[in-house]
Amino acid sequence: MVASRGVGVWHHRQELETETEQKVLDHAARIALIPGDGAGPEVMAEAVPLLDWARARGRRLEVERLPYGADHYLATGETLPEAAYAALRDGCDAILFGAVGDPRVPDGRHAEEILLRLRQGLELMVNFRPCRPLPGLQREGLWLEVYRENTEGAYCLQGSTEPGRAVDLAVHTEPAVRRLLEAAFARARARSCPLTLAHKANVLKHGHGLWVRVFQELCAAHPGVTARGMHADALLCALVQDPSPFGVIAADNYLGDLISDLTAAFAGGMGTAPSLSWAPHRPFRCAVLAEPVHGSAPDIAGKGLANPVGMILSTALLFRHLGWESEALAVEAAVAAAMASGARTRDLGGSLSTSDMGTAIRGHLPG
Ligand code: GGG
Repeated sequence: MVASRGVGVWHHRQELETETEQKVLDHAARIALIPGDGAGPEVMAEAVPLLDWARARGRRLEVERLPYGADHYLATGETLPEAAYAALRDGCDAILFGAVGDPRVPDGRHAEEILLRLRQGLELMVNFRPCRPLPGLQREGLWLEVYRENTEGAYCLQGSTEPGRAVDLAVHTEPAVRRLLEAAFARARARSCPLTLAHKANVLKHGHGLWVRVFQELCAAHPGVTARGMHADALLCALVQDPSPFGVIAADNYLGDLISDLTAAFAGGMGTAPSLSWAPHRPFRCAVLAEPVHGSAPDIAGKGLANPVGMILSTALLFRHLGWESEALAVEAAVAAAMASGARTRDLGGSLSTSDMGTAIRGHLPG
């Protein structure tokens, strides 16, 4: 059985749509839940009913909830135990992740050893961050997608702090750069939209020089794609002035993180932004990571103030990755319908709590 080709607004996998790759799983999908810290568990609570809903519609899935996060670390000293990491790497189809980060762990050690370990260890170098403003928000009709390299650059965790001197290394390798850019080119071709590489090769001559060189090679290999490199500062200025000419934006880990936070603002803010990370060079069904762009937001955690839309749209991306296109589309449509009917959390000027927003969205799902 081959999954139907979707037209989902957050569709991300056209570049990989071959019959082989789109085959529906021959086993129940093994989905690990890591709610994490702060607002993570609250928004995850609004995603879990979607898994139950998919199961009720006949999708086969097994769900395992994992405790890793600050509470678990502070209670046990464990961040992500090796056995758990190996099980996620070898025995899991998808990870649905909330957020990590907790002021009780000021050095962020657990966050590094859980989230960055998963991104880097599973080689999830393509981090897809779509921006499509929801009904009733400003800039409706905009369609931006950031392809952020997710495993290296300035986030490679190599550096040192010495008296009066601090070093953070940024390491860029050609395989990761090439895989990220190939995915971005494929996506721009599939959407027939422009592709922009954000870089600072005028200053970061080595690392971003590599990005520009590989980008130029791929430009030559993809003459049908309208592609150009831009200094990131000029790109940011142009985006703020008018984002509409942009389609796909590719960037390294650090720039991609920041640019996708800006594009999230075009779609209502960090609370609405979904993401999916995958390893394009590994078999289609290796574990992927679906997580909202936002962090743990400790200042609002536990108060029902977090917006669950980013988490819910990340769940739709996960469904799409599993080949469950009709469920992905239905979840995206339910979010759009809830927004169109005026449902809003406080970050969007409404008064709904996290759980009320989740309930409003689920109210628009088909049975
Ligand atoms: N879902 C993305 C995530 O958890 N990112 C980690 C992060 O940004 N943590 C910092 C924070 O939560 O303040």
